[in-house]
Amino acid sequence: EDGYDLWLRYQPLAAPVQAELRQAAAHIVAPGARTPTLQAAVDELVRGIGGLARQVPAIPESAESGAILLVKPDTLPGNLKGKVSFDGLGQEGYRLLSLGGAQTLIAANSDIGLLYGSFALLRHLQTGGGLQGLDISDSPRLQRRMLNHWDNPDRTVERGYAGQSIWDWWKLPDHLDARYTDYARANASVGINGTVLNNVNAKAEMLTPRWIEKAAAVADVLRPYGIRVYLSARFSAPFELGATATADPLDPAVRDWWAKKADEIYATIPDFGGFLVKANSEGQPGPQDYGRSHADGANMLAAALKPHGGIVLWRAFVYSETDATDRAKQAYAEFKPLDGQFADNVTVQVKNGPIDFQPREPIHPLFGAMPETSVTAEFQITKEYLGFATHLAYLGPMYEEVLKTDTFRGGEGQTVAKLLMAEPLSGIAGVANIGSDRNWSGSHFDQANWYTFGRLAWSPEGSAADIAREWAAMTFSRDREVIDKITGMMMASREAVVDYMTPMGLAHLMGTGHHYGPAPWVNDLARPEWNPAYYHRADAGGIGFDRTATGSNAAVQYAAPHAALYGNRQTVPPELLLWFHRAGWDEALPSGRTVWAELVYHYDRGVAAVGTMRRTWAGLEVRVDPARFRDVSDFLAIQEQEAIWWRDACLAYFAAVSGRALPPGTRLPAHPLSWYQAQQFPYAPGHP
Ligand code: BDP
Repeated sequence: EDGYDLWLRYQPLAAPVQAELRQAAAHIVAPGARTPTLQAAVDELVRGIGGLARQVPAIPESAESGAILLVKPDTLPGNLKGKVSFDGLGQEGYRLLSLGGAQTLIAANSDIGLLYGSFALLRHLQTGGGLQGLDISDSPRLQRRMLNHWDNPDRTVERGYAGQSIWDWWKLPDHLDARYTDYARANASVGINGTVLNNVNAKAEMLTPRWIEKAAAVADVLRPYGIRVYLSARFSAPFELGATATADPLDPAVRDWWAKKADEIYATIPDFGGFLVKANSEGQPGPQDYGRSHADGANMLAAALKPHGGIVLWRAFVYSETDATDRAKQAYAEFKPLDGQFADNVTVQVKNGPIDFQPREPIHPLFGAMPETSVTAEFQITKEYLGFATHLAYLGPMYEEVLKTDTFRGGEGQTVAKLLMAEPLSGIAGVANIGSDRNWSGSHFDQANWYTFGRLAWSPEGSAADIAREWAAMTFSRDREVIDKITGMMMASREAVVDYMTPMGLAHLMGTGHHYGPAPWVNDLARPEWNPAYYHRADAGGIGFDRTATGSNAAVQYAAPHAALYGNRQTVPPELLLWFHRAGWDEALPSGRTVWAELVYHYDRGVAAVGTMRRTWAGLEVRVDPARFRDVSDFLAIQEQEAIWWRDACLAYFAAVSGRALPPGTRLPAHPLSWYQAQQFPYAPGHP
């Protein structure tokens, strides 16, 4: 096994269960018009049951028993009319129902619901469930469950660690790689229903006819799986492509160009989803270049898409050069005043935290702060700041932490998940970690991040631990002990990364540009907020970013209960202490340790946790297939070395700035600080 099959391996079940399944699922019956979507559902069941039961089911027109029936209200066989309720399933939901007499129903109001139901049934079987007494209904809580590819037309992937872009642009539209279909299957299996094909740092060319044709070819493959294609749009495209003299969103010629562009796209991709836009952010063009607001820019594009039912996902990831007093405040400062000004087919796409996909951040203060504006959450699935593909960091707990955080907006209990679910244009986006690598994500365990993103997008109040178990069972083994061990590793892994990279609310200590490896000492970059030192502010007196009233006062951007909680040194959650407060090195913490000793404690704990993961994995040698076992072992060895590198480099640096020695009994860094500082690796690091 090489990881290509992801969680859709369909390995044979234990012999007795196999035999039962052969009986109960000897036939797949799918009455009604065989649309491509219904065909995909049937094909998946044939493939899945063929693997799990080692017997390929037949596909008769009807069967009285030993059958899985895929039915919609209008294709329900006569004897079942009036007996099966489709209530509450909506357009994408499904119901799995045992009828007795060895008949199992997959019921839905639409073909896509049947496809989701088929995947759900296979998941149920793969994770040890049977077909007796089944009655499970489920439907997605968010309308748009999207991947954002940061893929470039030259097939490089911004912040991609899994090879080249999955989109083989040179061969599109004429050659459709079989991988696109497997990509669609994998996404549909978790309910992802939208994908932005190209990087938010977009090229204007993506909107020219030849590229639209390529996108259309991908859209054709994805459509049967319920996945709509979107494109990132470069705001200055009409101007850059030489069609207009400006990109001013209020200029009639510009507006006309976009309207015609939308017509052209929809003529080729009738179900095109819309545009994702990064504007006036990190050098990207935008409406502010013409003295207009984000709302002016977004609404202009929204007007072009509106007649076709498309939407604009307008990103709130902005931080300007001129106001660098606190980068964490800028998105809120710019967008909050625009609340109520966005068209109804615009949603503002907000990163999970106010800085940038750090191992831990508080939630973004914009969640719930724009009641008159639709907000979509953006997570990163690719691990830009969490050790790329080699470090094992299961992001489920991070997503869950964000989604379950109470925003206190409009009362208590308004978690991020609840707010997202209540949006009229509800959605969630994840920056994809998918590439051309055989195992899709650059590492076997990074597949879990794609999986958990999809599962939580479907059901934002789900549990990361449950999802980890499910994934482990499908991806590695159905043996309970193996599942327990793998789940244990996964659930501890993200906190381990936080500990050995940026504990206690620290952030952005990574090396310049690539964001790999420690560089807390860097303080000479052109913009203040590009420097790690800007974030940790360590000196002889203490460490941490004062975001309370005595500092940047970013804490007051949160709802009052949070502002109070975060702003107070006594009540701030310990994991966010240095995000919101500056603390003296010798100040005592509730743990009984000083701030300095606590920092050392966390770095050590992170390294130790990686050691534990390695040992756990080593114990699974005979229980996991050899190639994947070896891959993971190698990566864990790299991770352990690099966790030590992080710990040693950071502690050597903080010891130097604080003027404090490591507490007695603590292992000294392997090298002097100057050695770590000299590690320059524009292309790739060596052995730290
Ligand atoms: C940062 C990445 C950068 C992206 C940017 C974004 O470092 O490559 O372009 O986010 O989200 O995390 O636009």
